[in-house]
Amino acid sequence: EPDLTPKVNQLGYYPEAEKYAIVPDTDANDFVIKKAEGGSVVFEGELEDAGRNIPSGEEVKVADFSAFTTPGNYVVEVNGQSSPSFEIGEDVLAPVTDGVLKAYYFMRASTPLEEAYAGKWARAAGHPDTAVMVHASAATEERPEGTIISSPKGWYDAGDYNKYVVNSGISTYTLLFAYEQFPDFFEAQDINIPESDNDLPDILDESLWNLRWLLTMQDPNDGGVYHKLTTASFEGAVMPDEATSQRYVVMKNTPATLDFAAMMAQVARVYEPFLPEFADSALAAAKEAWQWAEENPDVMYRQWDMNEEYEPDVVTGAYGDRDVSDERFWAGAELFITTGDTQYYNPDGWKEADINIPSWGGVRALGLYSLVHHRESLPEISGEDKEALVETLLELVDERVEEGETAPYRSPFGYENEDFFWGSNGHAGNVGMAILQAYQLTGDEQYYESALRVADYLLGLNPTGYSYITGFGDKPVMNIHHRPSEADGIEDPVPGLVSGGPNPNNMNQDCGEEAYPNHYPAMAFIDDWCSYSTNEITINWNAPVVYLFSGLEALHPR
Ligand code: 9MR
Repeated sequence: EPDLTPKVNQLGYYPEAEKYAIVPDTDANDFVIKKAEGGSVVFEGELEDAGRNIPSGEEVKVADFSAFTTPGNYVVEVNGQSSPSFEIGEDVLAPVTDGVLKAYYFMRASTPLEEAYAGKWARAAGHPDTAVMVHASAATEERPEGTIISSPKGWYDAGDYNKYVVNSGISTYTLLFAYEQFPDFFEAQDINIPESDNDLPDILDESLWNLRWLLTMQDPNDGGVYHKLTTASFEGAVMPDEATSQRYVVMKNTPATLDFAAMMAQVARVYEPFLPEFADSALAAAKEAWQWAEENPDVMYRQWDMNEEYEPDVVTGAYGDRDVSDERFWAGAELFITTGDTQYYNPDGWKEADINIPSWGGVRALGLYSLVHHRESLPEISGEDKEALVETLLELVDERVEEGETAPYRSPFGYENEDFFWGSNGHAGNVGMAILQAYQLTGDEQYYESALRVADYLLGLNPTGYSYITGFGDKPVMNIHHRPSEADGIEDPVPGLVSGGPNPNNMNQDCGEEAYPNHYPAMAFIDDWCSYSTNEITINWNAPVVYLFSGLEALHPR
């Protein structure tokens, strides 16, 4: 049975923005907009044929109601069938923008969540991480196997309770980069966390929770950085305080160490005005990490190889990489920007290599972003190269933005099958993040509108019709793969979390292939706890969405 419910951005639309609803597989030729309460018709329009959306197999029609700008609460109706409700207004994105950042507070390890901040999701502290064991793979003379170290705080990575350096790198960077680009927005934001009343913007306070942990992941004896802090295997679906298996730090390696160096170099410049001593120690840590990576240029984390050699076997998230050249370029770029020292800077890293939308294992674009953002204060870069840097960033998105104009969903994300893999919604966020930078660089409003389409996608204007952000929208995901949300006995999941999204590649491994009703890439999703390959949440998928929503808000002409 095809679902003919019109799809909308369930939070809503800015009054002056382009506004679309999507209706799949319908014979109807027109649509109406009605008041959500009372049902009076306020706008009528004709549906446009938009063709077949390949990743979902739908024949799509578009309801364009951009011309309708009156603030209020509405539904779109086609053939008597109503969409979820939505709002037209200047403030439609404000609550979710706060919500996706507040989500990090809910991910904190080693602290109770107080009712004053967490509401009904208050919980006991879990994972003090004051007695973490050095795993055999990480043993040194100074810290032999079984050495106990203290490594508290940090955010849980995802639906599981482990803390992974590689994934923390891109996540924390992305939040801090949002701050670097939109400082005034974050100065004004209050997300009600325990530190909200101090002098730091909340985004910097929240990130500090993770950074204090990350600094303990560096071996003080040599500067190398442990890959992760983890149990040997995943814990069950219990609350944090009941997940008490022994935790380990495992194998130092080059990608984790360079991700750490990159992030700490950025941290040094971001926190300098607020916490100068902390900033200095972050920079020292970054340099020591860089040095370790110079001496150990090619130590890769291969979990299965590691398990051949050391016990106990570690079978939690691998975050293994095969190519460390992008991490090296990124770390060098951040160190160069912060110190001005050209020994760190390798222009071939952006001139000679392919640059893609970033991901945890592909971070070259992050170095590009930082260089572009800071280019005017880098006299070592020639004027010609500055222009080429900007061009390189625009090339990351231009084709998508162009295609998105006429794509069936009118969106730069999700019109090709290649957009759908593990964490597709994080990828969507990263696409939006890149596009919003193109807007800042050019002032061309086509980019701003294009980035808005990505927000539309995440908030319900997508083939499954779910709002992929917990707690937001008429039809949000409810059964995310997230241990506290599963175990707390509260119907509503912890709010503000971005579900991983459709992923056609792993359907045979979690809930069973038959559980997935639809195998089209953009539909390969189930809102079920068992579906860790489509409905888990992680810090690296929330981060670009924080950037996207915060940037849309900060740059929104009111
Ligand atoms: O985001 C990761 C994805 O790119 C990988 O394909 C997948 C399988 O290795 O793992 C994802 O990361 C998971 C991590 O390993 C453990 N915590 C949960 C993460 C999200 O599912």
